[in-house]
Amino acid sequence: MIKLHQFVRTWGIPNLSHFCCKLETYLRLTNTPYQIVHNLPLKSPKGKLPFIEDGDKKIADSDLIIQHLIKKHGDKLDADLSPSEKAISLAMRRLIEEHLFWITMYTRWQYSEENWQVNKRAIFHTLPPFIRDMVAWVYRILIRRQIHGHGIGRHSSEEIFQLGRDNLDAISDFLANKPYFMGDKPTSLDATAFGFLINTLACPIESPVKEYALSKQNLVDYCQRISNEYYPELNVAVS
Ligand SMILES: N[C@@H](CCC(=O)N[C@@H](CS)C(=O)NCC(=O)O)C(=O)O
Repeated sequence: MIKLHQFVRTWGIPNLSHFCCKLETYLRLTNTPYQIVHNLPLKSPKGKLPFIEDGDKKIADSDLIIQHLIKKHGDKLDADLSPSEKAISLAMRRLIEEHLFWITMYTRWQYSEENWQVNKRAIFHTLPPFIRDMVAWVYRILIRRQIHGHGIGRHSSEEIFQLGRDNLDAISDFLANKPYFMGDKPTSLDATAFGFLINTLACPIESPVKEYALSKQNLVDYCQRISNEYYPELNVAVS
């Protein structure tokens, strides 16, 4: 059985890491058995979570892991999509993973001191007290550099939140009243969408982008439905 290395569950959602939540959701959508190992990015082959162990192989990066699983077990989610649907699905995934993600990172690591304290406790509480603050301090510098390097961190907070609202409008309009993003059945886009939306609208990180996401009733209903169906043991309350 594969071992999924990810952060400890917290905040009442499957994972505080969007990418870990994406991958775990993919595993649940495809009924792939797995065992969770709690870890921090330091121990990952690429310095980021999630990664998996499959026999003697260690694979990092949610997309590369999914590609590995598809090679091994077949494409259980996207095989029926047409080439143009696959193109749209990839574009939506990139919008969510490469842009919305950084806006939510900004809210956790940079936007307000209150959010930083909540984020810091959730990520670093498992470390021994004598190194916790130092590691959190170093990581905060590194992640803020990444946010700046991406480019989003160079904007004012109003500009960042406007870009976030534009993303959420596109995501909500694309979902519309469909049960899943590509229609009646879950696809890999749902693993991404759920992983990142639940981390935007159901975590205790307060910001205008969370408020705006919560004003989109179809996104709230979608996250609640996926939580109930695929993570029934967590009793996630999306509000
Ligand atoms: N492209 C990677 C991104 C993974 C990622 O950014 N993970 C974050 C947690 S959400 C991380 O471990 N960051 C630690 C770091 O950047 O030092 C994937 O798809 O798995």
